[in-house]
Parts: sequence; C-alpha cells; structure tokens
Amino acid sequence: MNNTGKYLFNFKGYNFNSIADMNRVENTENFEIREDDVFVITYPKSGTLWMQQILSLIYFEGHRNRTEKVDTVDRVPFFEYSYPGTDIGNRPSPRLFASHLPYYLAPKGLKNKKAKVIYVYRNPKDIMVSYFYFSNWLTIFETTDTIDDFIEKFLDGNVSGSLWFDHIRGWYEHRHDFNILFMMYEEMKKDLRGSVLQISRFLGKELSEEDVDDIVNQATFENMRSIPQANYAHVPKSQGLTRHKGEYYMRKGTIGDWKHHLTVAQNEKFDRIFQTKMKDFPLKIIWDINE
Ligand code: PPS
Repeated sequence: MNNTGKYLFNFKGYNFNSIADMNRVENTENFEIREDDVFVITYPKSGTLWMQQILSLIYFEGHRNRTEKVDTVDRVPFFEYSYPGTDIGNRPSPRLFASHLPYYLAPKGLKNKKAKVIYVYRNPKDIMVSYFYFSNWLTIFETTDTIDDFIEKFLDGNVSGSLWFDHIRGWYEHRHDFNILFMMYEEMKKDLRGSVLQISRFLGKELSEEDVDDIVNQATFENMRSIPQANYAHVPKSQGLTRHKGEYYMRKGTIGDWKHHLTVAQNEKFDRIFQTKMKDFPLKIIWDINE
C-alpha cells in the first residue's frame, strides 16, 4: 500500500480514501462469496446510494412499507469502508454490498458468475461536478478551490476512485467474467419504473404492481431526500465529518448540471480527453436531459 498523502491511499494502482478499511481491501480478493450475494459497483458519484435504496426496497418488505426504520446504508453497506463493530462477512444472506472497487480488486469468487453485480454508470461531466461539491463538503477529502483545479485532479485520476475511464472500461471489458448488469444513471432518471423492473428481473425477484409502485415512489430523488433512512445526510453530520452546512449526497440529482459549471474551454478540454480515452467504447453516454 502506498500512502500518497493524508487523503489518498493507493493499493495496486487504485486510490482509496481514508475511511477505506485497507486491511479488508488487501484481503478482498479472497473474500468468500455466497451465491446470493449482490454487489452494487460504481465509480463515486454515479448513483450508488440510489441503487442501494432500490435494492433495499426490492429485498426488504419492512423497508418498502416503512415499518422498519433501518438505514439503507445498513441494509447495503459499503464493502471497503470501515463500520466499527461490524463484520460484513458474517451478515445474513442475501448479503447486499456497495463498492467502488475496480474489477481487478473484486473478490475472485464473483467470477463464479452466481453472485450478481450491478454496475451503475453516469456521464463523467456530471460525476465531476458532483464530486467537486462533495469533496469540498466532507473532511475525508482534500478541498479544491476551483472547478478548474478539480478537472485536473479528476482527469489525472488523483481522486478516490482513480480514473473514471479506467473504472468503467475495466468493468465493461471484463463483463464476461461476471454475472453483471449495466445500468445507466440517466436512463434510471428517465424511466425509473422500467429500470426497477429491469433490476428485479436480473435479481430474479417477482414483485407485484403495488410493490413496484412503492419502490418507484421511494426511489425518486425528492422522496429519497426527505426520507431519513434513504440518505446518508445525518451520518457525516453526526460524526463531525462535514466542513459546512448543506446537502451534498442528494445535491441536485439531474442530468446535464455540468452545463452550469464548465466553461467552453473546460468542456472542450474534457471532450478532447474523453475522445482519446473512450474511442471505440460501445456503451452510450447521455450528456443532456433532452438526448
Ligand atoms: S457516492 O458518495 O459515491 O456514494 O455518491 P453516489 O450515491 O454514487 O452519487 C451521488 C449522486 O447521485 C444522485 N442521486 C440521485 N439522482 C437521481 N435520483 C435519485 N433518487 C438519486 N439519489 C442520489 C445525488 O444527488 C448525487 O448527484 P448530484 O449530481 O451531486 O446531485
């Protein structure tokens, strides 16, 4: 492991943040996988919490009908982050996890193709803007004065999660090694109901019309923002991990917010690098709400 400062911890070429449990990360490859495990995998700021909420709603009736007040983050814990006093490996089945791991650090047992992986991806300009605000908010990240400076960090991979281009390419190019479903943030936004049905089909979960209605209703941005169990807002605040007030987990939840932040020159620079890195990459990326 290579400590690249106070904020980033590099292990095998991938940057983790300071709340990653590096002990676990170093032993992840051999983590024992169960056939009914489900992993939500994302690059940061791509819709992780959203998918965690959808999985909680699909799997737990008490979450769906709001009779049990358990946080989504406790239903679908982060695989590589520390949760004092919890042993995520010993959770009852079906175990649901969220993770930002790159494909090559994922548990080897996922390659038996029985356990499932849902990879959520989002257009990287919106990710970058979301990440800029988020990392200035939480004390576990280094602050960045201007979006111009953050673009540089993001495009150099000097952030937790390293390079977006490598993350998505890695998982996509190795998709045949896994039982994996790719979900696009923008399509979830445009058709949440259709997305929930697609996810539940992949998971082999039969849902009634009423269940689907409840899931869709509780997975909208507005409702997730207002349901305390559905978002992390209170977690960093209660642990004193925030630099200022505001809500940066559930910030805007839109497509194309980057247009309000990037100058023409910044956008052109991003596009140039995107073209080079993503040449021939087949997954469609949606940059604008009207696309
Ligand atoms: S993290 O910290 O990496 O786990 O962040 P992550 O959850 O992946 O991404 C946060 C962004 O997802 C948006 N979000 C949503 N968008 C639409 N609908 C729903 N229900 C939803 N839930 C979360 C959240 O607002 C962050 O994006 P921005 O652009 O900052 O608003």
